[in-house]
Amino acid sequence: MNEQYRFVVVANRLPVDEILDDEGKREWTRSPGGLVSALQPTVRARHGAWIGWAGGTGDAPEPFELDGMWLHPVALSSDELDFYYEGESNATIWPLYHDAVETPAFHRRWRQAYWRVNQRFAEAAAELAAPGATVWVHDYQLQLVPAMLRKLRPDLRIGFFLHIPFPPVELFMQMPWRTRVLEGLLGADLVGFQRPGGAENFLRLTRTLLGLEPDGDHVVVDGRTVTARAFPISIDVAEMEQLAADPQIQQRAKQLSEELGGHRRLLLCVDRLDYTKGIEHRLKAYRELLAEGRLSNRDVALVQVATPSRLRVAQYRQLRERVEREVGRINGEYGEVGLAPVHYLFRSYDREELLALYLAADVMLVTPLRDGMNLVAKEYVAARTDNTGALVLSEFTGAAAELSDAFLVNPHDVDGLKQAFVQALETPPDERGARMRRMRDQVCAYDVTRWAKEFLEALGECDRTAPR
Ligand code: GDG
Repeated sequence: MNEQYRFVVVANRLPVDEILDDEGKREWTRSPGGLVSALQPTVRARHGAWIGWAGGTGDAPEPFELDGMWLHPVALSSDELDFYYEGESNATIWPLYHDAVETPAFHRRWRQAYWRVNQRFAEAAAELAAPGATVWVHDYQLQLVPAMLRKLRPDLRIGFFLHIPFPPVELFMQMPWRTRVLEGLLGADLVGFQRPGGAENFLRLTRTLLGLEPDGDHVVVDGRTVTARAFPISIDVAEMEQLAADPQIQQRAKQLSEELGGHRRLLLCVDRLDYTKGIEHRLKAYRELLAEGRLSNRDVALVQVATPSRLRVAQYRQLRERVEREVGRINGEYGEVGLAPVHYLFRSYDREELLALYLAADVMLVTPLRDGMNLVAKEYVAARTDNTGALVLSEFTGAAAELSDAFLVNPHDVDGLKQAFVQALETPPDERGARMRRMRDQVCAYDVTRWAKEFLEALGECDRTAPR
């Protein structure tokens, strides 16, 4: 029998990026990002494994060790990439769970691929987990894994965390295979959400769909107790502060400000190019402010970093076209030579450049139509170690519950957006400083390591037997 592990993480992606060395040989580096830095010490300390897709289609690479983690790749065929990942995960579940801001598409062959791939992940976890091990399953691509895994290995302690919102019952009911998804999640001992509202929606659904009787934060199903609670995710604050203190990054931030004209104030937006992020509403508000003369391209510049995402999904390609048309329109109508009102950057940057942008930004605009948490908002706050800057934040992000000192907005209300942009720019520095200080206190007190610790402690404490 192969080696088994006391702690197993199961996520759609392995925490690695593939690089080719000078001779074209494949090597792996650990991917950046808070989730990986939060989980890696735990995985290593517990002699753990991580199961996930390594990118690419066809045969999976052989399992390997990296930074003290045993990484076990799961294969996806090119049809599975289309149907399970781009189809069911990103064109059905993703829009449905984000308030159906784009219309979800339902296809039986997508759903079948999702079942098949979830089963493959569950079988890999069943093989790798030691007797009585803890398995932590992540996110919307793998909602069937908890029940599939429990069937194969009833001895395991299984946790599930959903990184995106869990929708209200009325929306969830659109899903043709809704009972199966709910039963999939109920295979876990602990189901974690970003917000208490997600846990409430989930528990309410167990009553509506299965006739169960949720009580407080738990529900009894097949003689087992399943707990549902909120664990708001956070960021690696120490990493942010360390980068913010780096003289080279500070120098780069100064250079960025000078390149924008020195005196122009910078409004920054950093998003995956995704229709949930509210990019179009935000640009419209900015255009109207320029049109009305309330803002001028001589005084402000907006930088929109739009990280390429899911471009094989039609809705994402269409969004890109609309955003780029709007950027062209704004620059065409309100720009001058050397003074573009929008700097649109359709690419991904390294962490250092991202930090330099955070340091250079007078105002950060985070205005999603719906977002599970939004880490960009927390990263900006963590990076502003001198308590300068201002955050405009959508009420419909998980982060808004913790960052109530931001300039909170309803992103559907274009006049409200305009007012918030101007207010964030015009509020006196001492008030902006006081707001930023309170937000920093919050983010610094609850970082991603604490998030992982609290989830795993709660999972360890789950009493899995039904009350008598
Ligand atoms: C999902 C949920 C939830 C972005 N551009 C670049 C770059 N980024 C980094 C940011 C941030 C991350 O990507 C994006 O995280 P968000 O939370 O903002 O959004 P999603 O990708 O939609 O994440 C979300 C999250 O999961 C965690 O649970 O908060 O609600 O939708 O860390 O900094 N990083 C680099 N270059 C870029 O160009 N290096």
